[in-house]
Amino acid sequence: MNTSKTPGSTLTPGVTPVGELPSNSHVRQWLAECIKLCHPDHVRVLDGSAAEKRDLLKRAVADGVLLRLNQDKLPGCYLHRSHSNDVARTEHCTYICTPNENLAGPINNWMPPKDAYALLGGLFCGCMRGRTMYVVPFVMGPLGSPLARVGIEITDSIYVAISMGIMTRMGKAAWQQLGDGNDFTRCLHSVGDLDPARRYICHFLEDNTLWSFGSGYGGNALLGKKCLALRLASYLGFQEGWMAEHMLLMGVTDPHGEKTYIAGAFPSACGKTNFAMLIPPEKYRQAGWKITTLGDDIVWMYVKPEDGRLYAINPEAGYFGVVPGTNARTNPNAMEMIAHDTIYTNVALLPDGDVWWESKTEDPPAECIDWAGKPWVPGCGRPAAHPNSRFTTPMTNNPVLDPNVNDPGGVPVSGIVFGGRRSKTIPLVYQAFNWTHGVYLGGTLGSETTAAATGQVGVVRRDPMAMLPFCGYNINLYFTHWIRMRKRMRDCPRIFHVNWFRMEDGRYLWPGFGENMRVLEWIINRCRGRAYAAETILGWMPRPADIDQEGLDSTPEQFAAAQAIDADALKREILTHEELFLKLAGELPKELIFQRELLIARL
Ligand code: GTP
Ligand code: SPV
Ligand code: MN
Repeated sequence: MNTSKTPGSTLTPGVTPVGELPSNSHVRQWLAECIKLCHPDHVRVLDGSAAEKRDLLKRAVADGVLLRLNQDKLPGCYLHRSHSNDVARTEHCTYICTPNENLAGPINNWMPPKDAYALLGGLFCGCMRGRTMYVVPFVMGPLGSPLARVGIEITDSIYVAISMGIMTRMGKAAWQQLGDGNDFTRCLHSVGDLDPARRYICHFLEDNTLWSFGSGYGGNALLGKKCLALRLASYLGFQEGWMAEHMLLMGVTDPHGEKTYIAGAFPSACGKTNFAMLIPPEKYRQAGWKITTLGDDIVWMYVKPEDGRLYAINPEAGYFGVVPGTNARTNPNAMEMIAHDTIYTNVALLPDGDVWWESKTEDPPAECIDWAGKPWVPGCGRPAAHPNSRFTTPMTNNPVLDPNVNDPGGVPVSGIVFGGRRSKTIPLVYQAFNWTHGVYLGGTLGSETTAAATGQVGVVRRDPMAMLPFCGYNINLYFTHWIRMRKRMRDCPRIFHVNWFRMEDGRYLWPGFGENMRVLEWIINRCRGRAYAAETILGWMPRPADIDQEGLDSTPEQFAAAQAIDADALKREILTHEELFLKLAGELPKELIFQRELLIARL
């Protein structure tokens, strides 16, 4: 292999990296620059081995970064408490740095690269004094996949280093894939002093470079995830003719023994992980339905020339999932998955070293230590776990992991599902008339904001394709790219819209979770040309008889209410599309304008 054990002398005098560094001169030169800038006391190059992981965990515990949980109940599990100002993505601190502002487009924050390098260069200067710099090589995507990309993250957070080991194919495999090449994403990260006023997540599209300062939180700090696999990758996909999307990826085996792959874009904390791991109701399992997971957050999709179909891979190797709401009733697969070798962030700690969060059990514990480390008792007026508390777990923990998850070529996608969190107006399920109409449905997707990002929770905002915070370039070009992808395909996925979250009198009209299988059955059958649909204003919809409701707790009236279309409410909804369209000021692809006109004409 292309490594040498005596790299130290070529780097900054005084710091000899521990671990094996490849002879790759691009890597060495960049690392030397980062050492010179950040002045770490120690440098450690990670190899991704099991022994290394054990050692990192030991150190993190010794440093108080991780707390060892009850190993009888939760073998290999640890708790991390983050700073109370650093618990979610900070979209207002996230920048696209391109020479031309127009490439960042109307919905991204923009900074000229020169200014960003100067500003962040000042912050990074000497920021790792007294600290260890971890050099974390990683691959996004199945090894050997033509889509797979190499990144190297330099970080002063041991929590980030360990998490990257779970979330990516981390270690020697990355050096192997990179060889002597220069095609890797340069990811520089420091937690700094966690001052929110000096927090920046910068994406240098032209330089294949990410600089993140001042946060240790997942989406801000695990730079392979949202920063590389979505923001940078979406721009690469635009240039190279493929797609990077905020989507889950699942396999659905039906009673015929046929397998159909579905991708789904729901905004942050709107149900991707849960849908991707769905356990069908008993009756469906008996009949032979089975769900397997490929991914829960990000897919990369390309058109295979051989058959002209859209194929998808999951670039990640782990799940960074929402904890609250997860329990033995809603997601038993996830409960099994996070019972070992998992890092919990910002959940509550029980006296016996177990963990707890809201809704984990019906009755709260008599006492615990809350996510911030303070004593907690029921009724004290604070949540025990942070609403955006998370688990970090390797995908191999998933009891229903799809056997094709490491297939370098990916799996063919037959359906794309868009979904938002909408307590009003939006029906349970409908299907787009065609691809362009589907792009309109995705493009105007609305959802109530959640705790996954800082800011107000529960307000409806437009979140095109669930990519509002993750589209790394001009959203108008992104829409155009979606529309043009159709021309590359001989046969295209069917597109659907779902809403599990419609409410009446403060209660969900649809039971959700495993029962979503009933909607999924219709979706699969539509993709395979086996189910009926009625034409409506919004698109194709199942009649009540087209969705199996036998054994459902909810009533036919509730189903009707979940599917109801109220023309007046829809008119108001269409007016709110305006809010988005005005921001896109004149550059919106004409296809979307025509779709809007057609929708209005149908009303
Ligand atoms: P990110 O990791 O932020 O991208 O989130 P996600 O889209 O993967 O969402 P996730 O599956 O983690 O669900 C977020 C929250 O919604 C959790 O509290 C779930 O329990 C809840 N949830 C998921 N699916 C359903 C559903 O079908 N019905 C209801 N009522 N709640 C759901
Ligand atoms: C999201 O917010 O969509 C997440 C969590 O998946 S994070 O990785 O922090 O962005
Ligand atoms: Mn997400």
